[in-house]
Amino acid sequence: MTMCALPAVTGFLAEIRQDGGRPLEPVFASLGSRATPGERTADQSLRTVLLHSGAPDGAYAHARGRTLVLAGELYNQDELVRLLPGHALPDSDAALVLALFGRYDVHAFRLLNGRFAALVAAPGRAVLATDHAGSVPLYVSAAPGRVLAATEAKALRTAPEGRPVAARPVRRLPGTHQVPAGTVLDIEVATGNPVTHRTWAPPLARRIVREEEAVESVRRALERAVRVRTGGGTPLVVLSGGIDSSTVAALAARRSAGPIGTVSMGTEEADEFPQARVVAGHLGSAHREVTITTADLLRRLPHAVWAAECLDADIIEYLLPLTALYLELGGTGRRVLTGYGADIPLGGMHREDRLPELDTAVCHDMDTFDGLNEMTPTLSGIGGHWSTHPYWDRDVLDLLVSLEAGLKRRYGQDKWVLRAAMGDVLPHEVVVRPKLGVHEGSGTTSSFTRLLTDAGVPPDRVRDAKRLVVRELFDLVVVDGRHPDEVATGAVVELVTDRLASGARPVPR
Ligand code: IOT
Ligand code: MG
Repeated sequence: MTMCALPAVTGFLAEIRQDGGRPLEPVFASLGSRATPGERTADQSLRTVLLHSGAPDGAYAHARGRTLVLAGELYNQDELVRLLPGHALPDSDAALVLALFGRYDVHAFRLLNGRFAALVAAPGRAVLATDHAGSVPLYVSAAPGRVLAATEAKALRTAPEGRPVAARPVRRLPGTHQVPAGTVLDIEVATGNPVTHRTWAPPLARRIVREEEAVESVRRALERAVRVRTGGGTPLVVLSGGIDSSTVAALAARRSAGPIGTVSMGTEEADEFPQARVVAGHLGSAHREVTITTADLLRRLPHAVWAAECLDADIIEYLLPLTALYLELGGTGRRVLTGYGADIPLGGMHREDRLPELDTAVCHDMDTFDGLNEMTPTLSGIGGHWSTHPYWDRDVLDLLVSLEAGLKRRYGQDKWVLRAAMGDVLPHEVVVRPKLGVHEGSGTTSSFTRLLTDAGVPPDRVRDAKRLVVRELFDLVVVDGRHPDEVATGAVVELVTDRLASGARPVPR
């Protein structure tokens, strides 16, 4: 299997029905051509809408009465193929997973290292699966005789009310739930009853390893994660010039025959252009700087919520500058690599020097990432691109989480083990550069705050106001199905400001 810029399929809506009900209207934020294959058996029908980039067959496999739909891609085909008779690699990721399903049934999903959401339609059964990180969101609405599933919640907004399943309910979409990270839901179609299998959990134990060994294994794991995400192609790396994204760019550049692409965004208020330029110059990448006005950045707030379907205002502040950047990229579908997520297993957002607090932060973040959708491919999908995050590769993540905290914070440095692993590849100034979050480096947090205080929100209510704005946007662009181009950030801010002024109570998290 050669790796293309985009996976065969990047999203889907699937309806397994015994109830003969009418099909839903397929609504997605992600761009893509649409194919609508279907299968019928004596007792149920499967109707799918696949978002694809030219070759949807690669994500749709059918054998022995079972059909598999896979949005996304796998990163450990080399290991997986050894499990099949004759070690013959099927011609697509979908065929590979279906062959594994034939052998292991639901437990096949414990074997996969990938970035995907999947559905298997088998006689009487609908099997839904997420990757370890839930990095491709998957939503379900199930009722007797009907299982509806989609990679975007908005595609299920007009679904008839489903019954409760053991998963997170989606705000104001009754009976629609998000399949948790690292989970298989095996649903009996006749009753809508699910059986849940967890296929991954964050490591709880910490490993004690010598410095050199830790550094070497981090380097090897990251090299592999970048290699399997680029194939032989030339990716585009979204580059801040910090250690996380510079590492990804450097490892990708080493793999690539020609110069890789790098792109850095900034606003008239703040940018990290000089820092990114140092890295781009060092690697000889084809580098671009994209300046977005603060007004345009804030105008993209509805698009960020529309793409991420996320209700957490802090996360939306991280995702907004990237959303705005992806919409500005233009061109045809690019494969985008990011440094996103490195701070979670390494405790990079926490600036204290103490190990107990560091590991507490890692535990907390690993317990709470699920459902935030910060890794969703839909963010870049709204610009027609495909993003992937090497730090949240299953093997990299297992390794980084499990290293004892003293390897993460050492010699007064944060993310020490990562910095040490890159000492011979990146310029020294990059290796020792302190953390600057994308929300800080682009002025996003400060300009969103100013938008609210200018509208009359008192400083001590800004956090509440941000949560309310994000919630209101979610209701408009996800629940009510409005297109974000038609939603004005300013009007929503005004509404929220009025609501706060009229004495609405603080917003619970
Ligand atoms: P940060 O680590 O600054 O940025 C995430 C990624 O976005 C970078 O690795 C880089 O690939 C890209 N990026 C950042 N700034 C730019 C820029 N100016 N131009 C182009 N690309 C850029 C938040 C954060 O600080 O982002 N993300 C953290 C923490 C997530 C917290 N989530 C949670 N607790 N569940 C992270 O780990 O990435
Ligand atoms: Mg950064």
